[in-house]
Amino acid sequence: MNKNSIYIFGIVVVVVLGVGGFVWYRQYRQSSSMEGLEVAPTSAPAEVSSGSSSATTEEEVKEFDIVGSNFKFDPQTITVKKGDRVKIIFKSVGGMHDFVLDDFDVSTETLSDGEEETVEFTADTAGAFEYYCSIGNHRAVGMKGGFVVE
Ligand SMILES: [Cu+2]
Repeated sequence: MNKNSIYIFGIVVVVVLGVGGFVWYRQYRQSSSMEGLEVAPTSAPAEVSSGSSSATTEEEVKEFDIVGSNFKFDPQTITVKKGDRVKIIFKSVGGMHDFVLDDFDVSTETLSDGEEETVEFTADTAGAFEYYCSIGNHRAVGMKGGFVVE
């Protein structure tokens, strides 16, 4: 009887100490994380995403895959915003072609079937311009497209 109540008292003491210690430990961890871990991983992803969205307002690189074939470009029109950095990956399919955009001093080498070349420039002038293929009579037979800077 007496022995039994001592035994129960012991269990209560252990449980109280255990729970109390656990609660204290959690509060200690929370307070220390509030003070010292402001730059903890939880806030890092938010900074990364806000960083990338501010980067897009600084300079946006617009990338276009343009395929030149006999005798057209695909797509036939591309549109960007003034100030955009423009990256064009031009690929020739089914013949010898190039990509020329005089107004921005852009041109690729003459590419044969399957070859591709990337050109990059800044669309610093607004307006509607024309890109074309300078090989033979390709431009005259319709191998041209519209480059629009808004
Ligand atoms: Cu061509």
